[in-house]
Amino acid sequence: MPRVFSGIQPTGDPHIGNYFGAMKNYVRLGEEHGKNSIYCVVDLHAITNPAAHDPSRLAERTFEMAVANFAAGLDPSRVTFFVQSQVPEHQELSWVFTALTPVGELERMTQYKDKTAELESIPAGLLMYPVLMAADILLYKADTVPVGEDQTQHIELTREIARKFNHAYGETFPEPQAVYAKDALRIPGVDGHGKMGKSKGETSTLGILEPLDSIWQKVRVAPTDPARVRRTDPGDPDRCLIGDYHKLFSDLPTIETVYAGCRTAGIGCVDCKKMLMEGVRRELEPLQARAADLRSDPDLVRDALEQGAREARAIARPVMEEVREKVGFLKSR
Ligand code: AQP
Repeated sequence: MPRVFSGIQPTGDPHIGNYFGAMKNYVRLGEEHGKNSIYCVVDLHAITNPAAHDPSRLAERTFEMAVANFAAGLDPSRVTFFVQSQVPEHQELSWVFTALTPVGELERMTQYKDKTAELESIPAGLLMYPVLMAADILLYKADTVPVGEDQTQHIELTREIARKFNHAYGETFPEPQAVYAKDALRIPGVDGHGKMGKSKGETSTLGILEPLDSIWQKVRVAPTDPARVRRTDPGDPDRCLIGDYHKLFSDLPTIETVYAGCRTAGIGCVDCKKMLMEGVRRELEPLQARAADLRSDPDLVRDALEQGAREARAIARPVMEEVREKVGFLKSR
């Protein structure tokens, strides 16, 4: 039985990178695989980044991340959706994998290098992040993992950990495959500085729950093709992040119009940005209305998360029992 797993960090407001890069695939795979599509808000991961961790806001951000996913179309009665820290087996399996994983391999992870480049003191949790991620996935024996391209290396390490465990203790875990959204592999930040990311702060992100006025203020000043200095200069939409965003939000005729208009200088950058906002409004307004409805009944959201944790534990417990037995721990009577 194919099983899908993915997690999303409550390190800030979900943005269009999360939405097009991962969340839309959660919904699509959820429709195909029902309760065998398992998603969680990975709050244990969120505390590994000291710059992004604010204990007074973690619970609220976790709740909001669930609201965002439900508003984006995930139905918790049809898929399994829960909060990672409410299923303690994730940490238990992670420790077993820690014992199998060489430190050198963890130090080679690009995300680890990026996130620690400017830290004076590096929390061990940042190094162990991909081990916990491997435990998240393998605890459910998932074979399909919808993620953005930035997670490729972590999924490869997960496969390696599965191989090592199977070799040491006998065939237990599948080697999972990443599934990418092909038009949204790595959505650039609206500030023009690399990948859009929550931990980079609000200047990088366009939040899916962000008021449209605020989105427009960021889009208005966003950098475009640097070759287009004057309105009359032709531009290259493939070198412009607004061009990238049109591919996410606009219909085909609009994309063709703005791409041709940019190349011939027939359309200026401000008009191109205004046309983008029409697509943004069309996509996000209904989603934001659903989020407002969900927030008005927080107990409903909390009940769904607790039910999700019960469903997840029903799968996780027997897998952990199998692992404990294979590793050789003394069984409690
Ligand atoms: N820019 C992106 N383009 C495509 N996919 C993306 N994802 C994240 N950013 C992009 C995918 O979203 C899922 C959840 O990832 P996350 O919770 O780790 O999101 P994040 O914004 O990357 O969070 P961080 O770690 O707080 O931010 P940064 O990147 O700034 O360090 C994943 O499947 C991810 O691939």
